[in-house]
Amino acid sequence: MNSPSLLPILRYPDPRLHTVAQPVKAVDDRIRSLIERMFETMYDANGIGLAATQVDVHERLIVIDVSETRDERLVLINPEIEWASPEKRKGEEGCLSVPGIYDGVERSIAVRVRALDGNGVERTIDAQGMLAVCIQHEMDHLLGKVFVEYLSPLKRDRIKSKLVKAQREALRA
Ligand code: GNR
Ligand code: NI
Repeated sequence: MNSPSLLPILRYPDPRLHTVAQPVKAVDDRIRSLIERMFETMYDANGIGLAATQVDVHERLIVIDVSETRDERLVLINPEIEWASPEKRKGEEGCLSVPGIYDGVERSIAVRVRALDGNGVERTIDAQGMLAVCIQHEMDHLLGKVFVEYLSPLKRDRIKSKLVKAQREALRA
């Protein structure tokens, strides 16, 4: 049911989604608790990733689980792209902040990322496939970028109107 520790997810076109996140200063109890609540929120929403930006916390923190079994947690704190393959591929993306909208985005097919894990230990992750896509999508969130910004202005405006209308109707219901 509705767990009290679920965090509300900001929805496009909320301007707070365009906030640039600041580095996490210390992996302390506050961050560990936030990580738990972000995983709970992500699993509840059936997402494969969630950036702190989406829950209105503007610090460089991402949670990911791209496994079928929903039991392979990955935490990226202060992530930096060390390398991105020049080879790109266009794939269908969705976003918990842009519900019901799916469209193609070009991403590097592989990335190497350096980040702290949930224990504050530095790790290097070599990703490809869905994980590589997800990491790039989440790192964009930390820079205040939502995937619809890769689409044409026409598509973006249509998506914006559709979501504004849906949220208006949800409020009236
Ligand atoms: O759950 C999600 N699925 C997804 C599918 C294709 C490309 C990226 C994603 S990430 C998204 C969750 C989300 O919005 N993370 O920010
Ligand atoms: Ni997203």
